[in-house]
Amino acid sequence: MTSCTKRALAKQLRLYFVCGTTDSSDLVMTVETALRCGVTCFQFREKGKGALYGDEKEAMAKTLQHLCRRANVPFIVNDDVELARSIGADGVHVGQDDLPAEWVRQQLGPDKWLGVSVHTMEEASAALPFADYVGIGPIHATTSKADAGHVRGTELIQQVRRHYPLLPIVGIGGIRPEHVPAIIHDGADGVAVISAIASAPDVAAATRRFACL
Ligand code: TZP
Ligand code: MG
Repeated sequence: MTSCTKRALAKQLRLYFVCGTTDSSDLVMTVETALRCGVTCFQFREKGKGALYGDEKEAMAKTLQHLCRRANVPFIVNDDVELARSIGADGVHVGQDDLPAEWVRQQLGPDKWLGVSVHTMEEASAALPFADYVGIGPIHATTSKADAGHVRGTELIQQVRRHYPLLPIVGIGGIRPEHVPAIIHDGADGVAVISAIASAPDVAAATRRFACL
């Protein structure tokens, strides 16, 4: 990836909304509202008890992809490479316990985005040949992911940024609007958020609070 493309991608990660049907009682409405109010990237993360699968999952993915296209916002699929390929998603995000980044890159080809969650400098370096961006967290305590691991603040973001000045980095985990300035200051290009948007009583207002930072 050229440094110019990296900068464009980094910009697109500024407000990365991550959501699935188990995070929101009305996912389509939530995503539509969030897109309208300033989300710059979206990840369909369909997980947990009661999550959709098979045809229903694909139908939901297509609906959300359509909304993202209309808003000119990249549509990323969590983990499910087959789904991402079959509907022509803009990319895939995987964690360390999911499919290996090298294999996912082979499946996706060079033009789709691949995001990888990393928890150490070694994981970041290992992801680098294949990933377009890395997700680092949990920055703060979260209830949205049971196995998120210990809260780590922004130390790893700072470290990874020092080693890889151009690598697009997104912070994740328990992030509220008031946390964003420090996370960006410490080296992230953007923040990835589930509950602060999906569980907000007013999704539009919550998204706008993030988007205007
Ligand atoms: N990975 C690390 S923390 C997390 C994921 C998917 C959950 C983030 O959700 P929230 O509600 O923004 O803390
Ligand atoms: Mg995963």
